[in-house]
Parts: sequence; C-alpha cells; structure tokens
Amino acid sequence: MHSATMVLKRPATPHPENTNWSVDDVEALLGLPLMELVFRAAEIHRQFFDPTKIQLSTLVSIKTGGCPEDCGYCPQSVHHDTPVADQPMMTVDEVVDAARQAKANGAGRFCMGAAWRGPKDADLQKTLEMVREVKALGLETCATFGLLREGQAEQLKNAGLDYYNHNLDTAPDKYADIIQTREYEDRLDTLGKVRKAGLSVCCGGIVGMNETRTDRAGLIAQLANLDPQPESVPVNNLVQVVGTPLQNAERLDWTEFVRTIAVARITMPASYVRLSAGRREMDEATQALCFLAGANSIFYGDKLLTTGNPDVVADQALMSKLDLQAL
Ligand code: SAM
Ligand code: DTB
Ligand code: SF4
Repeated sequence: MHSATMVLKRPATPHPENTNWSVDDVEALLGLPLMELVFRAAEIHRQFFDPTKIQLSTLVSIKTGGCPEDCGYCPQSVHHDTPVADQPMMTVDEVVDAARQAKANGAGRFCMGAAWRGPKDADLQKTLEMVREVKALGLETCATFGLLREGQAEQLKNAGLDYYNHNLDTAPDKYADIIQTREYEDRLDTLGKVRKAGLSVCCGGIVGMNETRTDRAGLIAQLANLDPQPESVPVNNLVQVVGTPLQNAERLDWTEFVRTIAVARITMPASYVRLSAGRREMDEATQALCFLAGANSIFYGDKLLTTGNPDVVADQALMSKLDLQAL
C-alpha cells in the first residue's frame, strides 16, 4: 500500500448517521465561513474514506431522447425543442462494447441511462440482458430508467444490478416549478422500491436551477433524511441546454457549488459524493476544492448522457496532478 495512504486514512470513528436534519440546520452549514466549512467537511471525509481515492462511473445513454416527461432541465424531453432527437434503444452488443471501453479506461462502474418516464416491461427485459453482460465484465452496474413499477426493481437486482440512480433533483417545495408530469412522492416511492429490492441507492440532485440557498438546503435535507442514506449522491451543476426552459438560469457561483458539496459530505458522511454534471464547465482548481470538500466520485468518460464531460485524458492528467487514484 502507498505509505501516504496509510498515514492519511484514519479509522472510521463510530458516527451514527443523523437522518433527522432540519432545513434550518442544513442552511446554517451552508452559511458557515467557507474555509471553516471546507475544513470540517475534509475532516469528516477522512474519518470515513481514504481521501486519495475516487470512484469512477462511466455513463452511457442506452435510449436517448423522446421522453414524455417535462423536466425543465432536460434536453431529452419531447416538451422542449432541443438538438436531441428521439433515437432507438442501443443493442446489447453496443452497450457491452461501451462497457468494455469504460473498463479499459479505468472505470469501476458502468451506468446505463434511459429517457423514459419508466421502463415498459418489454424494454426492461432487454436491459436485463445488458445488466447481466456488463456485470460479467467485472464492472459494477448502475441503471437510471425512471419510475419503477412493482417487481421491476427485483428483476434488475436478479440480473446483477448493483445500483439504481433516481434523483430527487430539487427541494420538495421547488419541484412543481421544474416538473409537472410527476410528483415528488412518485420519486420517493421508486426509491422505496429500490431499497426494498436490496439495490444500492444512488440519489442526488441538480443545483443552478434558479433555486435559493434555502432550496438547496431543502434538497440536501431530503437526501440526508433518507433512511438509510443513499450510498451514492450525485451533485449535478445544471448543464444549460438550448431549448430547455432553464437554458438561461442564473449560474451558481463556484463557491456556492463547493459549499453544496461540503454540506453533502458533512450530512452524509458515509456516502460517495459525486461531483457530477457541469464538470466540463468547471476549472481544475474548483474541482480540486470540491475533492478537498469531500467529493470522492466523478462521471468519467467523454460524454454524460447527451452533453459533454471532460475528456478521459484530461481527467487522467487531473487525477495525476492531485495524486488521486481510481478505486
Ligand atoms: N429518465 C430517468 C429519470 O429522469 O430518472 C433517467 C435519466 S435522467 C436524464 C437522470 C438525471 O439526469 C436526472 O434526474 C437529472 O438529475 C440529470 N440531468 C438531466 N438533465 C440534466 C442537465 N441538463 N444538467 C444536469 N443534470 C441533468
Ligand atoms: C446524474 O445524477 N447525473 C447523470 C446521471 N445521474 C444519469 C446525468 C447527467 C445528465 C446531464 C445532461 C445530459 O448529458 O443529457
Ligand atoms: Fe425524461 Fe429523465 Fe429527462 Fe426527465 S430527466 S425528461 S424523465 S430523461
């Protein structure tokens, strides 16, 4: 083992996860002096994780565009006139080739996304084959297919799925401003089904959607009060796409993004906090501060679902500069 690793990693101290965060408590954390906040988050990070390691997830969009939902941030909705066209579902072979490439690049997890409100049974059957084959390559598997009906989470679990990604996206009070075709409760219901099936939960949200700091606190409180807390928490900075209702949203200052990461780390100490969408628009120093503030996971690969992500070579160079090693 790398000697610095042994020095840096302190044993995990017993720290019962608090799943009773009030929005006020979370907002107070967000308002701490920035250096104090980052320091506290970095301390907690070290109690639970080796801060020299990051988890790498590669995304592939197995079904792009034509989604009936109206999420205001999303380029894949039929409700918005964006450059993303409705495309057929990828074949199993195409998905397995993408997974092989992801593994060769050093990813540990492969996440399959689909622009669905939820999977139709016939479509789900095709995805089960993808999950089985990707799992057989020795990668962790993750899927994000939208709302699930009774029994679907169990089928995914039996096929070898490790994680299901289903984001709460924003605060409960803000949800109806962003999405009209479903309710917060629908999301919580699917998260319950995912847990019940024994899948690990990947659940986070998006910032930079004209929300207030109180809204950000509301989102984090919701995530942190899931019991048990999600194993993986993607924090996305909105990627503004032409044609979506949020294309001109006010951009979040980088310090506020770092605060959000730090507070996710403090409130969900044992979760992987993923510095997610929006990283291509972020300079390296800001990303480094996010890692210091407790982010320990990224989307890794030249593309997210329909938008860009930093190139693999650029991320490898960044990890090397920051002495971060892939898990
Ligand atoms: N259709 C499924 C659903 O909504 O659950 C799965 C795919 S959907 C694209 C997955 C997640 O991508 C959303 O919950 C949202 O958090 C994120 N997302 C979509 N568009 C985004 C954007 N423009 N910027 C940042 N994150 C985005
Ligand atoms: C998540 O929280 N972010 C990812 C993944 N889970 C599915 C998706 C980001 C999508 C960004 C916009 C796009 O590429 O279409
Ligand atoms: Fe559809 Fe998911 Fe995009 Fe919403 S976020 S429009 S459900 S693909």
